[in-house]
Amino acid sequence: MTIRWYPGHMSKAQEKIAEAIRKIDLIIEVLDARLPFSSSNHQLDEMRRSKPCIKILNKHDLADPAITRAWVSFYEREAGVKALPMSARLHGDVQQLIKLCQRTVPHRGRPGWPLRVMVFGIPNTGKSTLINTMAGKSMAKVGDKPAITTCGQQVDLRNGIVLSDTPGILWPNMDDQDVAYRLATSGAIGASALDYTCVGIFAAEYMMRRYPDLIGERYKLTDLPETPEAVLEAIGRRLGCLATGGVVDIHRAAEAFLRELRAGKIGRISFEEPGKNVVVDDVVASIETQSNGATE
Ligand SMILES: Nc1nc2c(ncn2[C@@H]2O[C@H](COP(=O)(O)OP(=O)(O)O)[C@@H](O)[C@H]2O)c(=O)[nH]1
Ligand SMILES: [Mg+2]
Repeated sequence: MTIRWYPGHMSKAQEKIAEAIRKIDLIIEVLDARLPFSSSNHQLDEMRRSKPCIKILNKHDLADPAITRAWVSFYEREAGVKALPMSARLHGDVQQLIKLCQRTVPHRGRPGWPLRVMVFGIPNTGKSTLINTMAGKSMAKVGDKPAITTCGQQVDLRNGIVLSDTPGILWPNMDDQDVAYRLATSGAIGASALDYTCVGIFAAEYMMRRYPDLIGERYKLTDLPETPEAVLEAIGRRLGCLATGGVVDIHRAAEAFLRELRAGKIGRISFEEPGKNVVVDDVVASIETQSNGATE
């Protein structure tokens, strides 16, 4: 399905984002490298029009490196878009990002002509972490709950760049159930939104299909059970999530398994690949139709 956006139908939040975009030279969109599609907001792509955009694939340290490379190629096919895998916690990675910002908008960044940059993204992708590392000090609260974008201050980074100290908080697209489950698996949306056990079963099923060896290795399971419920139960047993009578407490098992998965304990895992995802295929098809059937 193609999301259509018309100025007349803009919500207050969209209006604020569009206004913020008008005042800057470059958009940094923070995506979660493990799920770049599900952690993006497709309306931002429509609102940005021709404004240059760097999509950072953050939490690269947790994602499958080969799949992240595929995402970089996928995004860089779009005009005006650059993609950079990185970790917002690492100073060296952020320096690379700063250089890319300067290269992307070379006509700005002189005295009187600062390169005005703002960070956008859905909750929990690492926007506050990125702003703090870029600014070299603690400007934004890390790990905070989604909040409304306020009129931010500009921080002079003293390298030609001025950065808005407040990120543009975007909303995830939760219409698609798969997207919602992937976001929940990554920790982007709270446990209250979806049943923890269901999320654990979803994650177990995905891991069985895509990364069976990692699961086998981490939990010393030579033969993986056949159903995701049984896999989660076996994991729960390994992690000592037992109720009275020695039966596995499946809710606690799901919690413990998701905690390990999110912390990267099982390995570097990606939850979606470009082109191999029905939803992504639809988006690609709609992009191609919009550009008058032009094919790559
Ligand atoms: N592993 C890893 N975790 C990160 C990275 N960047 C941010 N985080 C963590 O992700 C969580 C959300 O980060 P935060 O900056 O508050 O996200 P925001 O909601 O987009 O502002 C925090 O626990 C961060 O420590 C990264 O590059 N790698
Ligand atoms: Mg934040």
